[in-house]
Amino acid sequence: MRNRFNRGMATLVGLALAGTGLATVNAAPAAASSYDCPAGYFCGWTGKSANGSMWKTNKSVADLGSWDNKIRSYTNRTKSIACVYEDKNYVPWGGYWAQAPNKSGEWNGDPVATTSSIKFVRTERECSQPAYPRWFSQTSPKALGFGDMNGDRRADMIIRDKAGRLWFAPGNGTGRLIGSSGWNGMNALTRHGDFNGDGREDLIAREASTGKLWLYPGTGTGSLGARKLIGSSSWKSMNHITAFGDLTGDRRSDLIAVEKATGKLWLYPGTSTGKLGARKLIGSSGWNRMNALVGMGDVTGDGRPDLYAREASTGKLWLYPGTSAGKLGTRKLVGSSGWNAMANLIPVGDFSGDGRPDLAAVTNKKYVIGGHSGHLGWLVSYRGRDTGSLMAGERTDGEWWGLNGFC
Ligand SMILES: [Ca+2]
Ligand SMILES: [Ca+2]
Ligand SMILES: [Ca+2]
Ligand SMILES: [Ca+2]
Repeated sequence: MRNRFNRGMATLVGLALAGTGLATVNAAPAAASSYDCPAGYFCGWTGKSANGSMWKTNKSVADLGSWDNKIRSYTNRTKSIACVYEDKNYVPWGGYWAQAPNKSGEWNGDPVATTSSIKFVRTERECSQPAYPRWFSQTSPKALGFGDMNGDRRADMIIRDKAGRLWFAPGNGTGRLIGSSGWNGMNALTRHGDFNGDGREDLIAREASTGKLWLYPGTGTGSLGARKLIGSSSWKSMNHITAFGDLTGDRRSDLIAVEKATGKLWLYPGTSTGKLGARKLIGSSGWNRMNALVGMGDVTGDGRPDLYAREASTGKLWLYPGTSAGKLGTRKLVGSSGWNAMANLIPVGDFSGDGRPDLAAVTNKKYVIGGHSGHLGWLVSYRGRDTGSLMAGERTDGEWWGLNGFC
């Protein structure tokens, strides 16, 4: 909770700035010494309006020394986010402000000169948090065949941050970088089991600019190998690309997706070559009414993977059981309302340790706590029941904010 409190403090600083008219402004060039700050530097001034004496740095500074509590205005001309702390040594609890890069001539006022340390980071959450969130999972009594990148029967999480990096979280609260850049160029990320036949879970991503579908083979350690093209630009016409598990019964993982133009649901069977076979229609219409598909794994206990889907207009969550015919059976309600308050529904298998698939969710700003909405960035854990439905959600961690997707 102290992190959340701290984030609140940072927001208050921002409001105070806005209220006193000292927030970021475009000063007239003739009057502004803010132009004196060279590109690539963070500069602070003793004056309120980028005037007086100027101090500059292009590296993080844990103790401003003689400039401690002297900066009354500043500009960030680096390409990083500058965390401007009230305390030394980047201690966030006393309050901080996350300053995005400023344009030349812009500056930010500080009503009280309290700055004591400055740190440069790639994403806002790194002012007070690791770049990745804390993910915990219990060892499952059995291997479910998905959700586990490194084969230890603990459900893993893959996290994309706002800088376009990809992180692997093995379920013990730690994280490891597995993709250093460029992942924000993908507009679909999904994984569920093994596609290329080596027994290791793989990740599938769609490139936004081209519509191409790429397979990133898992190496069995949580890392990803060299990607392979598995789908042409035609994937641009699809929505909700979802790795699903083996619906066709040939022990190969399959993919499902909704055709935007028609609302049809298609199944793309995995093949022995690691590519996808000829698609099959498994839902004739109406799937555009769904705004999330979730490849849950086998929640009904018949050995076939099952689908959850969220209805946009009602926020209901439906279970579509996989059938022996390689299709989906009659749907059943598993969540009666409120599911539109979730930004992400993340099926990573059994993280509670009872052998049944569970569902992780991250809230958006519609999420209500204590009668008030606005609580984005909570991890809510839903343990699976043997009926295929879910137990009540448990608020697990409030620090899943400021990220850009999970799978
Ligand atoms: Ca694992
Ligand atoms: Ca594989
Ligand atoms: Ca099933
Ligand atoms: Ca479970």
